[in-house]
Amino acid sequence: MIKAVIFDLDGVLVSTDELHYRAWKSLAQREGIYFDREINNRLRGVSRMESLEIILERAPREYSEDEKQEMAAYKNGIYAGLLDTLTPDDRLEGVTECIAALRSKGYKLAIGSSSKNTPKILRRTGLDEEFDAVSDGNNISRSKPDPEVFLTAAEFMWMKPAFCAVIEDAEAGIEAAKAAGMTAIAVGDARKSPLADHKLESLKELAEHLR
Ligand code: B16
Ligand code: MG
Repeated sequence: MIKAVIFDLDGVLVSTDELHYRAWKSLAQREGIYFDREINNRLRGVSRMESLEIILERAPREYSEDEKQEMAAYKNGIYAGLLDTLTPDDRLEGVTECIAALRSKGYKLAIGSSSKNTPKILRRTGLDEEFDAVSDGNNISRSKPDPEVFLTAAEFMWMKPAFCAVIEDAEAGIEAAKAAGMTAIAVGDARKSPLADHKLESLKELAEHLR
């Protein structure tokens, strides 16, 4: 029985996945490294430094630790600037309706995101008052597919993992949800995952189902 829903943020509630793509693309162009949307899909749900390592697989040379820190900071500077343009209109389709419907049915709601920019994204999109708990890149030490971010979200809600469903757009996130002992609902790119318990086109489909 599901009593709580944990939402991934980037690519599930807000279209920040496109902004990550643009910021990484700028860095890749600066460094002359090949980067495309397929590589970008591998960065979904993965921490900033691990994302950089994936991009550097195509680099023609080795980078020092200091250079890597500078590159991650450069990317985040561009990304943070793009986040300043976010408004409540950047919530993905069906998000507002889903949250309202789940709330009225008595579900606890949480965020489970790898992003350290989560507080800013929630504020800019007006979602900062909508959740009972927020577990994000600022309170975890291991990134998805490790289950830490979701187990912490469940703990923050005083909820057993078996009562939680996770909605994710990343294959790494679906793997993390299953490792946490939760129900895994895939949207978008995560529908490729054979581990998903349910697959949805987007939250719009869930909103229609909850009506
Ligand atoms: P930041 P999610 C993840 O968010 C993104 O999908 C991933 O591409 C990004 O690298 C990660 O957050 C860290 O983000 O650089 O803002 O700390 O999908 O887990 O909500
Ligand atoms: Mg995501």
